[in-house]
Amino acid sequence: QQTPADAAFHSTSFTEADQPRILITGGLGQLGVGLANFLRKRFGKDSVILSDIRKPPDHIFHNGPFIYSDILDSKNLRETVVNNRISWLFHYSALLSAVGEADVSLAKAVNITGLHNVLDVATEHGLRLFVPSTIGAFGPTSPRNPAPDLCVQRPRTIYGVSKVHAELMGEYYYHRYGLDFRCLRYPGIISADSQPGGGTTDYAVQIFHHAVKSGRFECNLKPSTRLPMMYIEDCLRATLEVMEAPTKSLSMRTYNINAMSFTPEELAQEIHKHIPEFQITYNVDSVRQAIADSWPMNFDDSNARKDWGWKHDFDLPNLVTTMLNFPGFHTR
Ligand code: AKB
Repeated sequence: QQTPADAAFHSTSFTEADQPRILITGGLGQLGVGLANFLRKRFGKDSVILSDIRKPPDHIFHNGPFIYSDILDSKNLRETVVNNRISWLFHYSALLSAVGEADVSLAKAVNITGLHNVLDVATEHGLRLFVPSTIGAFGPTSPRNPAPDLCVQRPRTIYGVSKVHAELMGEYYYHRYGLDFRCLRYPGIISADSQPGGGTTDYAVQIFHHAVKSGRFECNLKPSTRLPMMYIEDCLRATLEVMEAPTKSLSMRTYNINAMSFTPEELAQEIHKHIPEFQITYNVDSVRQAIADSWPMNFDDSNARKDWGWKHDFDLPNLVTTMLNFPGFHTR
């Protein structure tokens, strides 16, 4: 016979089992804080733990649980997962494309060895694991306009190589050990209140800050360099949607997602509509340009749209209006 206490216990444990306990690694990069805020609105503040090896600024520390966690230390990672009863892990630690070329050995450690630790811990403890991949996982021999989900992937950056490795290892662990691995290939992500660190698409974030502060921007890519891009709100929503998608709806484990595709010249023209005196000049960085020239100009995300209903909200005009009107972005 079930007593009221038993019933209360079972109803509590049912709710808890339903509710993921979430860990975000690399939490102080461009996307971690935004993702934590987004997931906390959905699952509650204390269900989402942000982690990094750096000390967080006060406002992030006071916004919800934050812990030190080093993905290169698998014992530390395991303790974090066990002690906090983690069930979903979002693995954001990575060196991006341009900084990766500047420090290949650190990129190998973080992007490859770190991933191995994460895969093992996630498998041991039955976690659902999200790992972001990127347009950078394609290379000069891939179809570039558009790049489909399945095609030749021979990237020429350590970042791209490590992301192809992550896609393949995650899918291998899924087939071999049943790890619930889910992966999206992100375009360049544009956000107002966080800065990217060392990528090739960074210009598309910096341009807004310079446009409102000084009315000028020196771009490190050629005016005609076309790359797929997405506003952060779409990116975070896509990430949660693929994590919540019923297993049976996923015909694969790594999906392209896209929203828009533009060149620096087209972005500048759109900003110009809001800030008529805005001027862009070009001073091409050869490393970043070579990387961008090897990446897709357009991304085919039809499988994500078909399988789990992906749909972007932000196109180029909406992106520019939203960025320039973001609280804290002061017009001159
Ligand atoms: C980079 O530019 O390296 C990243 C990316 C597109 O993955 N923003």
